[in-house]
Amino acid sequence: MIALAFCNASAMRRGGIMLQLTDFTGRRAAAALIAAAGLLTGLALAPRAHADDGYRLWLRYVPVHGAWLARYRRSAAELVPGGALSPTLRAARAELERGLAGMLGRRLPSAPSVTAGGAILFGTPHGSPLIRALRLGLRRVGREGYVIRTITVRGHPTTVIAGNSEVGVLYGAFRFLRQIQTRRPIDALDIVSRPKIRHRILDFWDNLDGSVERGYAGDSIWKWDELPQYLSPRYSDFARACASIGINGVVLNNVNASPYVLTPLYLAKVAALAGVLRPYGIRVYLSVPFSAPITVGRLDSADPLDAAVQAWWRRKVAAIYREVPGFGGLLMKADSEGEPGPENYGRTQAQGANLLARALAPYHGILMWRAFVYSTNPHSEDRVKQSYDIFKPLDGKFDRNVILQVKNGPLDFQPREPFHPLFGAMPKTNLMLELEITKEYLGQQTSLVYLGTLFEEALRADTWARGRGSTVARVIDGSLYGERQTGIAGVANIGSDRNWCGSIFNQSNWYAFGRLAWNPDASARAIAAQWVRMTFTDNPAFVHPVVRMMMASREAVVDYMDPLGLASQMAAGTHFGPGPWVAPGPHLPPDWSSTYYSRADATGIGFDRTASGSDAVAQYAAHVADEFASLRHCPEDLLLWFHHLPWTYRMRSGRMLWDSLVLHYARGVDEVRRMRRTWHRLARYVDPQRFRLTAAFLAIQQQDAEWWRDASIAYFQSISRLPLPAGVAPPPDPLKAYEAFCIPFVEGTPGAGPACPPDDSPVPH
Ligand code: BDP
Repeated sequence: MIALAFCNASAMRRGGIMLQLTDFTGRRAAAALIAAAGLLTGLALAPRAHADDGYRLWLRYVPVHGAWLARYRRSAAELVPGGALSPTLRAARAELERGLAGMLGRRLPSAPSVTAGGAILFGTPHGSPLIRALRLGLRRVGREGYVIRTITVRGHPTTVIAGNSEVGVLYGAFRFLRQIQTRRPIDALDIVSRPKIRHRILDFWDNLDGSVERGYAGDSIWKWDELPQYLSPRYSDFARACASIGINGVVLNNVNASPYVLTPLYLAKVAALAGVLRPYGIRVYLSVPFSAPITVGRLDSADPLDAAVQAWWRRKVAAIYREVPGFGGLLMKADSEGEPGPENYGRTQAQGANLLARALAPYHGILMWRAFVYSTNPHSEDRVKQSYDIFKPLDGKFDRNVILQVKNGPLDFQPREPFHPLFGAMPKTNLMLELEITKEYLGQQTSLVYLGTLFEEALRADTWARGRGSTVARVIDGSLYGERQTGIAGVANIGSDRNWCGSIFNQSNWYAFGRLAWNPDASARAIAAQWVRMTFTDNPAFVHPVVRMMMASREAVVDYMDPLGLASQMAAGTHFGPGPWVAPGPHLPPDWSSTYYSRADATGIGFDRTASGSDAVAQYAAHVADEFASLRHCPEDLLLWFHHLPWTYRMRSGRMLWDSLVLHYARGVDEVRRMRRTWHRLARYVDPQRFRLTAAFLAIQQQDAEWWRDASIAYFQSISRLPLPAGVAPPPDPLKAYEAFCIPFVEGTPGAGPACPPDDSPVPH
């Protein structure tokens, strides 16, 4: 609720209207009030396009004008399915109909064969002798890829959309529509595309009670109470959106898994959802707890080497496959943050993983085993080293259908981390990348942060495992070590909010994840530009500034939250707002505190991870280790991740570290101000509903950014005892006011209240 409070202060500072702060229960109320303020102060100007609630995402299919579409506007243009209409081809046809009707303003009739110019023929060589005869070179595109080509059939110019599988055709249909949505030529098409990664999965952290862990877009979209009888139309709209960007898997439930999901009651519900998603090429997966043989199976052990436990998992997996044909597999969080695991029985992570993998193997199911394993014991080693130390010695010990799911960085989805040292270090193990699309640590739903750049940075990081160019992308797409089970997962940011993601710009992160999962070498900038064109307008006067704003947005958040390689400086529990002073305590293990990571003291700031400190650098390939360990070569944006340095240390710019740190906080706030100004200039290009929501959220973000800057500077200055660099205003409140301020409830955070006693003192500015 700080956002609302700060909005008050800032509204007063601007001489605007004053909002009364009466309700501390929801950040959503803040948004509504600020939106109202925006209206009253004249942010939303002239009438524009119709209101748009964001439900249609990037699949809006608004009318497209121009002669280049003439062929398809002709009355003879038709849709020609190549072969019998299976549910997947029916979905492809429905999408082409919907998309073309919206964009061309006319509905293309279906015809059994190509009879006129402008026909769109879609199907597989298996279903259509004509497509088979065309020899499109489909071998190149594998099971899920597609070819789109303009050819002449019986004298008529025809667009062919073909794939080896029907889902390839569906992906091709979306690609063809995107071509029009982004105003790209469609007259002489020759597009060949195939995904580089096999398993492209959204991980939902949704609980069976409808809540979402770290979810900021409302409740779960899965309505467990209504299933299996009622299938909300939202499910197929969700599936359409996923298929449009090539996502082919969904883990339905939280990694902190409830055992109930394995009971017949819930498996019937899972089966119903799987049935809706199947035509769109999406497999369902489940997160399961390691202790399920005890909790569900009534055994007295979950020991992976116990024959009764093995038999139980075999039976359970068989039951799942009976109930859910085409089931994808299981996801396991074990020995982590209180979850049980093989460690409880003195077994290795590989023994634990293989237990489930063997039950899944007969059905070609995969087991995704998370590498996010660490101990919160105060005496354990540097937290960021633990996962590597546990898993690296197990390379080669995992079954072939196990994929180790590794977070992009060794800590936990922070605004910036170096890449996880396991990438490149396990040549004999399948490794998949786990990204967080929900912005748990990046301002949650109200902040505008385009994550395409973060994902791109993670994928392009060079592990040097086999020399230069051994990027994380090449580890996970299998081109470095030749794995066949390749994968990428993103923790979903999707909920029951009408606009799916809590804000319009959060939709771009779902989109960017899917596009990078299909092609991890794609450019974040190009993806942003495409998304803007499809989501808003093609007008360059809008596209260019908005793409610039998106591209700068992640660095802005790094600047005002965790500059120069700092990490985990947020409030405990809610992970919302600054908390650099958060120190270990009786209920807070050291590595859940901020001071553990900043190591700020009178001598300086930063975590020494060189040989003189925890030596985490040694987990990287020699070239990378040398770079990170060397003050000359360590990237400055990771400096304090690897080094503890005096406050007066000279940066490459010649500035003192302290000055530089402070200027980063200030720069982050300045960037958010710039984003707001940019957005306000663009009002005339956006419908009022989406304009106002975004404007209101940017106002909240500015308050949050100022809060982060002021609280962080106040705290670190109390330690460095150095003056602020010229031009930087001191924080308006004393440190103790920031320290005392606490937000009790944040959406997506289970029961934060008790850590935050009711406080009657004034809210800091
Ligand atoms: C942390 C989240 C927590 C998750 C955990 C995980 O705060 O809610 O359960 O990651 O990835 O960042 O398991």
